[in-house]
Amino acid sequence: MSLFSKFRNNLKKTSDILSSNILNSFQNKKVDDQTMEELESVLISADISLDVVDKLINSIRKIKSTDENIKNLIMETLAKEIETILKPKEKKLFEQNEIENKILIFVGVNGSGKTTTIGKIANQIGNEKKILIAGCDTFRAAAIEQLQNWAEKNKNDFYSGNPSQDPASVAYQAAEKFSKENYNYLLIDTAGRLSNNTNLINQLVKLKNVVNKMLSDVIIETVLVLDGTNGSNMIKQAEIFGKELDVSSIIITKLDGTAKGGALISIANKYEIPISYIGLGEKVEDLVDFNSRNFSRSILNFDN
Ligand SMILES: Nc1nc2c(ncn2[C@@H]2O[C@H](COP(=O)(O)OP(=O)(O)O)[C@@H](O)[C@H]2O)c(=O)[nH]1
Ligand SMILES: [Mg+2]
Repeated sequence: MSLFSKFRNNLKKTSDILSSNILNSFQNKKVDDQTMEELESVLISADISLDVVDKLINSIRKIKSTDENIKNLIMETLAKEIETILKPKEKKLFEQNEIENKILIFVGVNGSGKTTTIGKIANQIGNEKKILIAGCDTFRAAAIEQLQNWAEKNKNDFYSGNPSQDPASVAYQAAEKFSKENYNYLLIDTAGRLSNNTNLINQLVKLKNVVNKMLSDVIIETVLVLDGTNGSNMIKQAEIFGKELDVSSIIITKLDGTAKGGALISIANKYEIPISYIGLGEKVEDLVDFNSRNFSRSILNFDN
């Protein structure tokens, strides 16, 4: 299956709603106030934020045509406009021929897909690189086990401390092992729930500082994993995590399971932070590089 087909098939929940409703808005084949109102509510229903909707509507208003081809023109204009918003946010988390070693710290609320995403990314990095996976979600034994299963499947080394050991101290020990034993990548899984958000963020800041202090010359990426089924609520999480943790990359998971995929555009429009991957399913191959062209065309079911 081509990558475009994968985007197309797995973003179907969003595109089913968007494409047919957009086309329905243009039954009378005219760009007038009524169709613009209808279009606006269709775009909002896919969790595209108002500022982005305004941008899109403004670009559609410029279309003068009333001919048969207008529906195609509308889709093409929307696809281009969305691609323009998304394009600057494309950024890979690692390159296949990268020579620098890297530490990736994955953060995000419980259930957002951190552990699964780490397994998928380790698989993509591949066995030519030496990868250490560290389980710092020490509050739940099941979380450690889930991560360890991924590590075993991928044949990656795995490090976890003792049950309920302080997460920052596990990260410290893992960073030490990473450095001494010359690993290329250290992937750190973290907890997503504590008694409250402030405690969680403080703990993550501590974990990051400890690693940073020990290995100040190694690149550290903080990767925020967001659950795409949360739609526009992702913005709140991006705010909470982004502010204190200097997030360098966003991954949006579960876009196969939601009709609110438009929220990705809202995030891209609002934040400078790049988007490295999107999750399109539970299987190991279902994490794909974020691609603005594939995404914009797939959610509109448009591929001319
Ligand atoms: N459909 C779908 N499910 C996903 C995706 N990513 C993760 N999941 C599922 O979401 C659930 C929570 O994932 P997990 O990695 O445990 O989240 P964590 O609490 O952040 O570590 C699991 O059942 C995963 O299989 C995705 O892209 N699509
Ligand atoms: Mg987890």
